[in-house]
Amino acid sequence: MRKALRGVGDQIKRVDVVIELRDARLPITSQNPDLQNLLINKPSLILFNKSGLADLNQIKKWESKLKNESTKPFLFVDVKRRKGLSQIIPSSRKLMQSRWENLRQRGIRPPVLRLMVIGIPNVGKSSLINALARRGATQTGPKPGVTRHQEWIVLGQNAELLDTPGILWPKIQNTIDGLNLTLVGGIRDEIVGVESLANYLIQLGKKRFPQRLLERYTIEGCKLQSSQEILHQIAIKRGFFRTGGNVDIQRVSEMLLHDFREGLFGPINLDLL
Ligand SMILES: Nc1nc2c(ncn2[C@@H]2O[C@H](COP(=O)(O)OP(=O)(O)O)[C@@H](O)[C@H]2O)c(=O)[nH]1
Ligand SMILES: [Mg+2]
Repeated sequence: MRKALRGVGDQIKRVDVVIELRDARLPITSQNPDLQNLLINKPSLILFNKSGLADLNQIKKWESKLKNESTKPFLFVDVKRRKGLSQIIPSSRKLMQSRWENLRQRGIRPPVLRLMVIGIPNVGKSSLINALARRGATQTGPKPGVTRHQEWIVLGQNAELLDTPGILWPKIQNTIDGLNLTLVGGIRDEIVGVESLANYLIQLGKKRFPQRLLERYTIEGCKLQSSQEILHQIAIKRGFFRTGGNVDIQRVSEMLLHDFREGLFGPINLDLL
């Protein structure tokens, strides 16, 4: 962990502004708290991505809470739906305004704004880099003084982006955080196991979106059944059987996780306010 963070620390030194990507459904849990130590005195912008999968009421609550508490700028975005992308470079540049003010006063043109993206796995780092690259006149190429493996993507608007994101490991403070992080793909499914994760998802669904579960899989009386029984029922409805005739719990579990990740149960926040 410490080694990984050190690598990220070297990347951070090469940019003006760090774009910290988190999952809008897990505004707190999808960060790595150790990152903040590396960001002391470093301008950074938090992007809460996949906001299309998050609950709008929750987003509003988080927005007002963060506005009250935080000195850090943030945006809720959705890279897939291309929401909020146009604000990223102007918001980042604003963070350099005071630092570059004396250059401007001396009549010196501000330098190229250098950015990087950082975050836990699956939060949308590569998607964001691709989306930003597509917006500007994309040119990539090694520059003098830059390691051959790392390149700057020219974004237009006098800004450049490091093409390699910084990868952070999620910090698991308790079981629920671990399960939620796995649901959003920040931790590999194999660690919890697909079946256990699907059971957790159903327990969550019974509390948070019972009607959607009932309707999507045309099951009955979801409240009265255990999550295991519900998995069985869905497998039977879908005709998921193994050779020999037993229900295929692995397959039904994978389907449920896929459906959740595609947002088919509606917008659902996991860190709740
Ligand atoms: N719904 C939704 N999915 C997204 C969004 N951004 C990325 N994804 C998906 O999340 C998954 C992980 O994205 P990726 O860019 O590979 O994440 P990385 O591991 O941080 O580089 C992919 O399936 C993306 O299509 C978004 O804003 N909304
Ligand atoms: Mg990636």
